[in-house]
Amino acid sequence: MPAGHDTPVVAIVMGSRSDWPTMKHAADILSELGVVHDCRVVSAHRTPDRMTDFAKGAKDAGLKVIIAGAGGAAHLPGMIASMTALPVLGVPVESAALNGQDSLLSIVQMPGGVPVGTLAIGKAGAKNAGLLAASIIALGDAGLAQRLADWRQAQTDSVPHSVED
Ligand code: RP5
Repeated sequence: MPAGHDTPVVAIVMGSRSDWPTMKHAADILSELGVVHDCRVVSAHRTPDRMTDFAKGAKDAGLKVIIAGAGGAAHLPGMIASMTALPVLGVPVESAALNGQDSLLSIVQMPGGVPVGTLAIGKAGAKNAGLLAASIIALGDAGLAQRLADWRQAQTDSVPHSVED
């Protein structure tokens, strides 16, 4: 199917529905910036065929960036990166047992040759994954580049000079 105006250019995938409270922060920033995206649950361990179909079909589906979040034995971002040359941004979800340090190390320690751009654990990582995905898409979209610049300026303007402001 040829890519159209409303075709998602960013996919947010996560290993479990339980990752959504974290990954929602990536979706929120993309919505705010007007980046067409979709969100889906794809588990490296529980739905390996779904993961493979998604990763191998991502480019032909019109996607340009993939944000993948997972927790614990967080193999999803790396496995997706092994099956597509699209940029993959990995978000370590904060786990109950090890506070997301397991997720972080699972995602960040990729072998040379199969890159995953790994963000911080949790909400900040998801938000920054959304911003980074928008920055990548903005390289070829002047309107988005302006919206992103405006967003960054508004953030700067919102920082008070003193604790009494
Ligand atoms: C991972 O296992 C998911 O990404 C999630 O962070 C974690 C726990 O999943 P649930 O047991 O909550 O479904 O695959």
